[in-house]
Amino acid sequence: MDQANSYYEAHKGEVEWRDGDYTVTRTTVWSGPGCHDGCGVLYYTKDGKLEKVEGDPDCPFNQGTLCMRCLEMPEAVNHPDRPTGPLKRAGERGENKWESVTWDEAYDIIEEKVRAIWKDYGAESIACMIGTGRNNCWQIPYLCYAAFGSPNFCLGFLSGESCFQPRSAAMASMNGDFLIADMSQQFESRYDTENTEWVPPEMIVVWGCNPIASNSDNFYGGWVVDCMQRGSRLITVDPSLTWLAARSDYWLRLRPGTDGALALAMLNVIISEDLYDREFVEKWCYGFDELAERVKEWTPERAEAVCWVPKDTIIGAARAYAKAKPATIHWGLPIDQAVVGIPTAQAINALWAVTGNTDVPGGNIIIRNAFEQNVSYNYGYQTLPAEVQAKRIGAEYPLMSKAGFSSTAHSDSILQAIETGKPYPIRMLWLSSTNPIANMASDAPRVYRAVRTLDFVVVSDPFLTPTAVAFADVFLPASMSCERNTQRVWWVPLRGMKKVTQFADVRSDDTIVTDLGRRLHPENFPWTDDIGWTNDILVNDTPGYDGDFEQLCKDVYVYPAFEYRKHEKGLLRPDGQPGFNTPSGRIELYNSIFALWGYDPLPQWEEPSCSPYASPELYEQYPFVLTTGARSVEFFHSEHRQLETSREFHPDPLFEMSPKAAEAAGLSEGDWCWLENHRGRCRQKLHVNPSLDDRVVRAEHGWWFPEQEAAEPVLFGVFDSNINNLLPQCENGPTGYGAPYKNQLCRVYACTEENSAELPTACVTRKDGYSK
Ligand SMILES: Nc1nc2c(c(=O)[nH]1)N[C@H]1C(S)=C(S)[C@@H](COP(=O)(O)OP(=O)(O)OC[C@H]3O[C@@H](n4cnc5c(=O)[nH]c(N)nc54)[C@H](O)[C@@H]3O)O[C@H]1N2
Ligand SMILES: Nc1nc2c(c(=O)[nH]1)N[C@H]1C(S)=C(S)[C@@H](COP(=O)(O)OP(=O)(O)OC[C@H]3O[C@@H](n4cnc5c(=O)[nH]c(N)nc54)[C@H](O)[C@@H]3O)O[C@H]1N2
Ligand code: SF4
Ligand SMILES: [Mo]
Repeated sequence: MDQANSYYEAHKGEVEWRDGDYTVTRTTVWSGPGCHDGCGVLYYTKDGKLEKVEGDPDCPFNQGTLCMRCLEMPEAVNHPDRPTGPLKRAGERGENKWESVTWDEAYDIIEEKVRAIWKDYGAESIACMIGTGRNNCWQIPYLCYAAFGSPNFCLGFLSGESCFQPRSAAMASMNGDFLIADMSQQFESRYDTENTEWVPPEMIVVWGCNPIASNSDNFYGGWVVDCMQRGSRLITVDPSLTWLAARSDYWLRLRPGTDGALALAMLNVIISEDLYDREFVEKWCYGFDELAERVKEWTPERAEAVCWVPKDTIIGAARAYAKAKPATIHWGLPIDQAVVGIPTAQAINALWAVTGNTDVPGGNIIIRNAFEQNVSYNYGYQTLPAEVQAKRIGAEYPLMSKAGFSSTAHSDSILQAIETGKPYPIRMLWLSSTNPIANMASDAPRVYRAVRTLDFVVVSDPFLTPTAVAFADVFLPASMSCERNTQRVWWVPLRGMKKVTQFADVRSDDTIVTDLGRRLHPENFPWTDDIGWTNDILVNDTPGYDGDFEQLCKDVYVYPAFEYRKHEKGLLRPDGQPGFNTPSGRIELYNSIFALWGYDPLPQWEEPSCSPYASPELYEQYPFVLTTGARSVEFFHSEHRQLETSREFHPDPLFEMSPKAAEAAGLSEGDWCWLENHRGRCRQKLHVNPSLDDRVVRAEHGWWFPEQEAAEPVLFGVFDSNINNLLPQCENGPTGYGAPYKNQLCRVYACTEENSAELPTACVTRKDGYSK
């Protein structure tokens, strides 16, 4: 045994020990900084300061490995840019003039404002927004409903709530449950095939996802590699040759935005060639004949013309997927980020349903939160009277707004309510863990203009972001992961998180929400601090787990028992009968809930509105299909731009085009270029990507420059490289879900001194520019 192994072996099972001057703490992480995962870590602190982070070799989730973003956490936590206490705006919005206040003073200002809004306009005039799956995705909903008394919680102007929500809503309505690719993550013993039923998938379809960089939705990308080492083969659906695509049997290099058409064509092949699982379909699926009829028109020839993927590749991939047993599909964000996000998710879900890969070892498994803990976007919603719930903005989209799935208000409708005062005005906005004008809003300039008109805005974040400088009346500095006592469920396992350090006078989301809740609606906040709240959740909302926070910190991670083929065993329905938790008791290939609400019950596909075929006149001027926001390991959205390590690896915003396209435009690697369309423009640096179709451009999202001046008109250069100057807001599917973040058009030309005289940020903040 080498030295490192014997060190970890010696401390196996311990949650805290001394190592020279260091205290070592074994725990897990989860924002800030952000990530969808919650890996096991060993924190090394000296005199209360975090100095080093290692992966926990005993944690079954990440098995000792860590990404650079966790490795550089000491740099983030101890960063000199972090505000040390609450701030109150002193100058005009955007001037970056602040007065330091105490926490009590900040709370006094907020409380007074909230009570005035309650009296003058009603609680529903307050909206609360958060970013993606970070450690405040139940705290801020609870703040919104149980402290402010408003039904208007949603994501931070994320158009069409198009991050995981469309896939979730499609899965929940079709299966009555959520499904994920089975990489053995639900077993503490992981890849041990002797003591569990797990087997590696024979085929893994990586569809519109780059898990090696994104580790999205509680799925660690390294698991795919672990399965490859155990024999799994790959099919990858991606416009770019990712690391995984390069190791795949089939790489389907599709035109961005055409995933739905591709899935329908694969279903066509599988059904017409009789490659589906007849027995499973007959017993467990509802509406197969209707689906078969619908996909008839989607021949591989037709899909080739739409998707730009050769028909033989489509046929080959469909056969390879259907014949592999078991096979699994791991999908990602591009499914959601199309107006047809919902029907695309229906089509892909139908693929794993008709091939009999539902809830079998190595297939797509049904997963629920550990120990039935269910704190989510609905947490606290039942504290609202029915008449207040009925006022939720976006109520015209019942799939989204009604409690049941992960219901929320509709971001785009809230934007319109701010702009038009209809159905009623929004007066106050709470923005926590979201930086919409840098990142989340698809039409950033439009959101900038709208939010500036609000009476009162609170921003809570570990850093002073462009959003904070542009809008905040009160800024509350938020704790990072290693500064928080809390817990996490995102499927499995249940995880404890222990505070090991404290930067200045910052507070955690749990603490901030508790403090305010106790002032505004004390009956809903019978705890006094973060640990008290965590205990309340563990004791009252986690029925299968016996421990409290202290116990969970000792356990670190706890895995509940898991069973396959739950539909056969009566484990899914409240009535205890076999079957799925849907109206028909089967997987609804024909979605009867959609039919009830007047949506197309079957999957279909439509051209994005801005595309070579739907808008040929625009395509003439903007000859590239633009996809945006592919993740890179150095950043989580707009985060990590302050950190030297991340910026050393990735100093500038990059966009990609093929060598041939670059040459034709007279551009070379490293050139700063303008990306432009009929809505707006931004500048990024060219990286030539030989794997791209000559007609496709791939651009990054989330860029701002903390090293630049905070005050407007510079505003950290937030609009200068912002690809969301080129995207629309309020273009959603009939369910309210889905938005075209990854299927636009653009042109590209070199930046010159002449055409760069006016930068986008000055244009937006000083001249009311873009998105009219
Ligand atoms: N490091 C890091 N990790 C992250 C994030 C981050 O910002 N940084 N963000 C988190 C969040 S909120 C999310 S939602 C996830 C998203 O993470 P993923 O689901 O992995 O999605 P993306 O990285 O946006 O895109 C994945 C791949 O899709 C390809 N692609 C682009 N357009 C299309 C298309 O139209 N169809 C198909 N099939 N493929 C396309 C891109 O080339 C890219 O390789 O990542 C999470 N994890
Ligand atoms: N063009 C384009 N735009 C996109 C995407 C794309 O693919 N293309 N992806 C979209 C997607 S899928 C998503 S989910 C959104 C993501 O958008 P967001 O989730 O809003 O991400 P950020 O803008 O980085 O804002 C997050 C902020 O939260 C702070 N923060 C981190 N952890 C915590 C915490 O625990 N508490 C508090 N209070 N603050 C914290 C960070 O410092 C940061 O300033 O972006 C969307 N925008
Ligand atoms: S996936 Fe990477 S960044 Fe996310 S928690 Fe795990 S190690 Fe950290
Ligand atoms: Mo996301």
